[in-house]
Amino acid sequence: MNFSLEGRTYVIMGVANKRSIAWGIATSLHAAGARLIFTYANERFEKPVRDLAATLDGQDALFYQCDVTSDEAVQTTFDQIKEDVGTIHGLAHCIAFAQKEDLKGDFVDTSRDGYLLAHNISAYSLVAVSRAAQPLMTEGGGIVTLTYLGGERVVKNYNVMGVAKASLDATMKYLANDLGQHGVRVNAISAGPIRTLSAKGVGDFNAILKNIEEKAPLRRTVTQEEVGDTAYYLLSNLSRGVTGEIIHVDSGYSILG
Ligand code: NDP
Ligand code: KAL
Repeated sequence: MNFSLEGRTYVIMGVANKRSIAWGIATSLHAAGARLIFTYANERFEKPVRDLAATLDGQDALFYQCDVTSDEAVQTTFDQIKEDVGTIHGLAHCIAFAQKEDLKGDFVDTSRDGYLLAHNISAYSLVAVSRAAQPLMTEGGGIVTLTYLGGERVVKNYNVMGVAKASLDATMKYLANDLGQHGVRVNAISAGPIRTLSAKGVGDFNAILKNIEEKAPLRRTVTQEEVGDTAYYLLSNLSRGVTGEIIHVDSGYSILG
């Protein structure tokens, strides 16, 4: 069987810079021969994303602005992609956001607005994006989202984002059930802690990484490239029997009690 992604097109949402997990996914899919389409939320990220993509040898990438808080923006983006390339074969959703003040202290203090914002960007967006993308997956396809252990159990400071990830995990499963009949598989990768722009400003991130190095079965943290290679597996025919699944790429940390 041929697991090359030659002749296949994938949409990557959520590259902010070279440390982004989305960039790890982009490099893995590129290495497998895929054509890539990048979306960014804010126009200030257009040039950095274009500059990064230009480093991928022979990649003829496309770029679209897409703020996932707007249904109209999501629909317009996929209408435009349909016009420009026609069929796509998959999508990587690497998007999350919560207000800084909701990522510390007690979860019980989360405001209604903060709760809704985190869920809007980090969980509902997968519904909006999947609905708009599915009609373009005329040959079947794969959708992958990024989640974290803090959605399965309580992790200090993750707070409202943990509740949003729990919603994202369930959202992924309901979407997998809906879209399976169209040959579209929907899965999640639960990544271990990786230093990215989102993780910046998190107090004690060094201590979080050190704890993984001391306790995780593999005694080390994971890389963007390792998450990227699992995304490649989930977006290729290698995983053709897998949907509605959460794969932990976390050095085994989640098995610990
Ligand atoms: P990055 O900061 O690199 O990426 C976060 C991305 O979210 C940015 O590219 C940002 O886009 C995008 N985003 C935020 N708001 C919006 C919006 N309204 N519309 C569209 N895009 C938006 O961090 P990571 O690579 O760490 O995060 C990617 C995913 O991985 C997230 O879901 C995160 O929760 C998850 N994850 C991360 C872990 C880690 O340790 N780093 C561990 C487990 C999961 P823009 O740059 O254009 O603003
Ligand atoms: C327990 C962990 C420690 C960190 C606690 C919370 C982390 C939440 C992740 C969330 C996505 C971060 C933000 O929303 C940051 C945001 O408030 C400010 N940053 C930005 O606006 C930057 C510029 C943009 C690019 O960021 C976004 N997101 O748009 C969790 C650790 C151990 C694992 C992590 C980091 C998990 C995760 O989900 O990212």
